[in-house]
Amino acid sequence: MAQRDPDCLFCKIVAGEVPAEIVREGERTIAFRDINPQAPTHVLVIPRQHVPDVGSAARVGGGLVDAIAAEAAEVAAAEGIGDAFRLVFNTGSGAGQTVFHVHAHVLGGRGMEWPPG
Ligand code: IU
Repeated sequence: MAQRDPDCLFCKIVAGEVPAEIVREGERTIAFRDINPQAPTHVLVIPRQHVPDVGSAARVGGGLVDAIAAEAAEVAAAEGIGDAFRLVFNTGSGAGQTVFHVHAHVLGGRGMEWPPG
């Protein structure tokens, strides 16, 4: 798989070129703490492969979105929030996406409101 965008910050985290507090590493994904946490637990799950957003990840196929979601659930369980967490894929700048390497935000450890802001 080709798989890296040399200008992508999260690809650099995958490569170990930019520091991150990694909480879990798998064959296809890594999970690290968000540098600007919005909840007591705020972890990002990303594929090692560079894919810009969740729709693109679905189109890549091979169960990539499943792998991200399964890893997110494992992260939540390991963080002690497996019974109550929010999983968010911001998609597009209008929805708040700022890093165009797909990532699932795993948020929990506090009450969550709906609708989100
Ligand atoms: P967004 O959904 O694209 O807005 O999320 C990007 C997240 O990446 C955001 O919550 C940032 O705080 C986070 N982040 C990070 O954890 N480490 C970094 O070096 C950078 C952004 I740049």
